[in-house]
Amino acid sequence: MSTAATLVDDIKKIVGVHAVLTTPADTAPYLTDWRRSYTGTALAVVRPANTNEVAEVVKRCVATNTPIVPQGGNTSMVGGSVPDATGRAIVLSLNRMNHIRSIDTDNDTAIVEAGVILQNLQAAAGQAGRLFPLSLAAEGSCTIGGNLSTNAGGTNVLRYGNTRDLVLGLEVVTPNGEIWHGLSGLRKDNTGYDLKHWFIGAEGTLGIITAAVLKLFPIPQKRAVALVAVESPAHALKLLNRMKYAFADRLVGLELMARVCVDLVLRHIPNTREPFTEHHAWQVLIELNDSRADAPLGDWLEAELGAAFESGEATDAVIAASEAQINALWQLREEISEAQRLEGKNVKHDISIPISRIPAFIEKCDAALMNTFPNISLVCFGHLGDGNLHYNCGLPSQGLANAEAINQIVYDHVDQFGGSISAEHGIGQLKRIELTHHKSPVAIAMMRQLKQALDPYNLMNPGKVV
Ligand code: FAD
Ligand code: 2HG
Ligand code: ZN
Repeated sequence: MSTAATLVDDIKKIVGVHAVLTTPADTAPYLTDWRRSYTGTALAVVRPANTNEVAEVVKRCVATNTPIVPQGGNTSMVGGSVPDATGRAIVLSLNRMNHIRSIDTDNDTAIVEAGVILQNLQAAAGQAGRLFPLSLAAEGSCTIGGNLSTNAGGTNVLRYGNTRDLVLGLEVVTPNGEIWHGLSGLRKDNTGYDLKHWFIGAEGTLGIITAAVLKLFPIPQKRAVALVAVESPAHALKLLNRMKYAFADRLVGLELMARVCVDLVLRHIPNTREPFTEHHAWQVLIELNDSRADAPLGDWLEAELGAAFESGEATDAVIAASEAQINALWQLREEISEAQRLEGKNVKHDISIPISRIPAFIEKCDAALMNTFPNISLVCFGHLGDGNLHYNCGLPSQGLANAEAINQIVYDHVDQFGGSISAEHGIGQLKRIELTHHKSPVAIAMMRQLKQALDPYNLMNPGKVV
């Protein structure tokens, strides 16, 4: 068995010399997160090619008490996928495990390895005449393993649910190097505890997901997308309720954006343009779909927007007339994170609030922040349909200096309004301490007991979540 001195050489024997990166130039992209907020160091970056190799690497790490940081596309927004500064850990990158093992169109499922890039799965499902509906702005680089481990949300949750809702089975390498073959394609299976849910949203702290059975859906034959100007979040909420009850399952996503978000995108992202003649304070992006090609979705949407104008919920709207226009409207929404990154450091809050209380939350929290920080820029946007706001705060030229005071104000309001401090990005290292202030001692104790039971030596992504 391995010793600390022989570990890296032993791992090279398992995965091959070229699949172990140790030079600073090779490891650098794996050691800093997307936001460039966290940089760690590691013994090595290890890139196994299959599940057996993952299991053998984990056994060597257990024998040498070496922490393991699983990594997919490294797009985590909470520092979940990078190691700490001790240099003791290995980064275990799943990016060579990128095969779609099979697609079963009669069962409407795909068996997919953890390192498959989300966009590649979407394309493969499309070629098989099916839809894999998870969609987020990082889809060109994030991986299925990362999506599962963070229970990613994204823009289609209203219609298709979070990643957790899209999973039927998992294959996992446990913290002691055993393989759990849980790749079930069953839609009903009540044989005791549903183990897959332990690993979904666990951010790599309970084991390594190596493959999954994912649900596929009919490809929509019709899409209708509109960008709607509204006066305030309260108007947006009324519009959401109208659209939910008019379209039910046909409502795929409903996104809210404050003016400042659109301005950031127009300023930083080439080839984007303002679709309205006036500058509106708030905009709502709506997507509908239907599996019938003859569904007059655009007409229905226009009629419903007409009624929204009549009742004063909406003040202006553009309905996309082509696929290119659909993409241009979505670009205004999806590029907000990148535009904000180019603008400078910001204090992110990925929060959930009961949908009915979102307008009051925004009003109260905005006022409290402006009171303390008159120059603060409130970049508020997100998945209004799911009650998930990205309530990001920027202070010109101050970077993250006041992050703690800002967090205090925002998270106090989140608590007052019965919300959650993490809606879809997870806890990672960014919110690990904060979590203990918002979850009950009973909940924290149960999380720690589960962690202790599965990973008694705390080798799986230590310093994250619990
Ligand atoms: P990584 O960042 O590599 O890892 C994320 C976490 O999962 C880490 O804790 C890591 O240790 C763990 N992990 C990764 N792979 C495995 C595995 N195989 N087994 C066990 N643990 C593993 N998120 C949303 O939910 N909705 C959005 O709309 C959204 N939009 C985004 C837009 C941009 C521009 C960016 C940069 C990020 C966005 N995110 C969003 C956050 C991020 O993309 C998601 O959390 C994504 O699911 C992470 O996937 P990844 O492969 O990059 O995972
Ligand atoms: C989104 O919805 C992502 O675009 C990223 O979750 C949010 O940048 C952010 O804060
Ligand atoms: Zn989001």
